[in-house]
Amino acid sequence: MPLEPIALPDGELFYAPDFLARADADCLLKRLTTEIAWEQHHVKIFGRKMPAPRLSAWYGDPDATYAYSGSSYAPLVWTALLQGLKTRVESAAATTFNSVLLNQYRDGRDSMGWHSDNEPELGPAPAIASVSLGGERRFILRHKKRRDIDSVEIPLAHGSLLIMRGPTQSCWKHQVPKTKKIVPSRLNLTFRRIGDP
Ligand SMILES: O=C(O)CCC(=O)C(=O)O
Ligand SMILES: [Mn+2]
Repeated sequence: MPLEPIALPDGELFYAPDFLARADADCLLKRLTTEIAWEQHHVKIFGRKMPAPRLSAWYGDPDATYAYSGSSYAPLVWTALLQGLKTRVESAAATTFNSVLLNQYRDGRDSMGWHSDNEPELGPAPAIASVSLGGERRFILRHKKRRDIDSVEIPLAHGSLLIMRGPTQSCWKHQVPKTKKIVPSRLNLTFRRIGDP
């Protein structure tokens, strides 16, 4: 369960591969897959709204409305399961969150393109806590400006917790690329705090 720092110039990254016990992770994967109100969100690509290559859901406190990629999402009401996980993540991250974005990568064709979580409502140096369940996928970070710094790759394990903090979003982008490998479906939950200046 210990969170280990991962060296990242101009960033702050911590990773716990076994944040959740195997049985907990298995149970969460099963229950979230069926109990979450998964939706098809849209992203703007070259000015056109396209279906995102994954399913998503946005849960949080009533005032935690989130706008990204040209769309705005009102939060669904916390479920007991999500609340319980939020409490565990908050104590590991030593901070509080008021919302969570869930993403479901059904197979290797689902992905998340290069971006940073830098929407104004997250504030200038957000802490983001990311729980991964199911099929392991590559999570890659690259510095926005410095070509002399290598990209950083973390295979996000079933039951793992990754925390990005400080200048990570302003100085780095991240992605989950598509893969031709046969991979089991994967869920990712990013806990966030919306609405702080
Ligand atoms: O699926 C992941 O590990 C990353 C998700 C992500 O970057 C996001 O939701 O902003
Ligand atoms: Mn992100």
